[in-house]
Amino acid sequence: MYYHPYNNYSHSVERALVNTFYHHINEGGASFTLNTGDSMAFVGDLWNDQISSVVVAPKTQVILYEHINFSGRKKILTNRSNDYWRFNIHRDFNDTVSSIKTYQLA
Ligand SMILES: [Ca+2]
Repeated sequence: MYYHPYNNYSHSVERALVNTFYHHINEGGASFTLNTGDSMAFVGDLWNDQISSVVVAPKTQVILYEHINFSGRKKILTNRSNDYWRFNIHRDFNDTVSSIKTYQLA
């Protein structure tokens, strides 16, 4: 049977693209989600400086910011593929994220 991931994706295009943020690397520990296109000016007291891995939705760019209100250093996670993609951010951005933006890529 011929399988093409893009076809699979387009059949579910009406469903939201969901990004998931984890306490630990490799999708470990507690998590929360944010739909592609949404942003958080502050991740909240519970999650401030806690995120260590992110699963980015297909065709999505996630921008992580060091401080609230999208300020300070930033780390850009780009997923141009048609699949969900995990980024471990423990090397250079561990327990740092305080605000988040997400964009859908063309
Ligand atoms: Ca921070």
